[in-house]
Amino acid sequence: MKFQSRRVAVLTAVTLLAGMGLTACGGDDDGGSGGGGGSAEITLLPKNLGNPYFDASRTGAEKAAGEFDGEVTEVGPDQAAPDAQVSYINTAAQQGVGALVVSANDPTAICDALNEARDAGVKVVTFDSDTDPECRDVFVNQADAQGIAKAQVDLIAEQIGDKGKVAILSAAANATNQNAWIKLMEEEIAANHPNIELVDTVYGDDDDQKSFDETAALLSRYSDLAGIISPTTVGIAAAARYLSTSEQKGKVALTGLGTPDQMRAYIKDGTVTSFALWNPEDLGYLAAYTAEALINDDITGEEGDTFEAGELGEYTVGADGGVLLGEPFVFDETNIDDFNF
Ligand code: RAM
Repeated sequence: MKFQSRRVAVLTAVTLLAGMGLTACGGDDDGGSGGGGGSAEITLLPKNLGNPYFDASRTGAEKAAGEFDGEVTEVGPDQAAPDAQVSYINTAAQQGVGALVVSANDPTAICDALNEARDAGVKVVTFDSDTDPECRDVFVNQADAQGIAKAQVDLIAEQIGDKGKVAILSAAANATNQNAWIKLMEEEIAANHPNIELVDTVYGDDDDQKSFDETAALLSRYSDLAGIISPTTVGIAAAARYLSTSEQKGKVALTGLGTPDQMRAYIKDGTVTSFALWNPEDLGYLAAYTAEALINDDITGEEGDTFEAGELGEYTVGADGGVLLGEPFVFDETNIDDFNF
């Protein structure tokens, strides 16, 4: 399989659909693994419930489970707080599920609970937002962190003429994924964009209202703000909603990571020019197949382990137990209607 290049490719719709959408068709092809013996019951634990991004991941995970005859149950907290997932992990361990598939709100806060679950025989897959590697078997990564960071910096640079004040509207302050991307974005700006000044980073906690309020506060704090990068689907949608009815619409640029369904209206009304993401449905699908491969002892999470992920094909476990889905993709007015997730 192909590993990522570091550049965001704006592909044609055809290539794109081939790369992103094809898990939608196809039948009961058992892509997988035979052996093993554990329960293919999977508990899916997103950062919080009610986020369309994780709803799409669940759709993908359920589709995969349908193919390998497993079962996916989603549970999770209302708020994306560091240790809010612990009680759900404990319950899954008591239930003796085959695997937990988790997007972590914090790299360490859920580690003890995860390791207790592993001691009790539960396989642990992190996806989307990792824990420390010692706390899980495999991390299913949506895209190379460097590529995700560079994509967002390239987009904002393009939209503001490569100069001016920029702020970041992130998710929860401890989120492993956003924090990794932010660090790399800071490095990318420092190295390659001398006229862009990163003035602030604020946190909307992947809560729509808080993200909306933080956007309003940023715009009043920096009257000469050129742009906002929001590396969270919740944040960018809330910021776009705020901007779309404000005087700054079309004056303050907004980009980051969003789902096409949430952002379509803001692309069409000119609030947003372009943003990036991967396919969260494919991410859930791959995470579920990874869980199944662990349950069946087809892989242990060692570098070099390979397994079949249904329609997505064969994957290889990389360094630190990482499995990589693919590359980020840029959405704009030319392709936004080609997607529905
Ligand atoms: C939000 C969550 C998720 C992240 C996406 C981009 O939905 O924070 O973890 O990967 O945004």
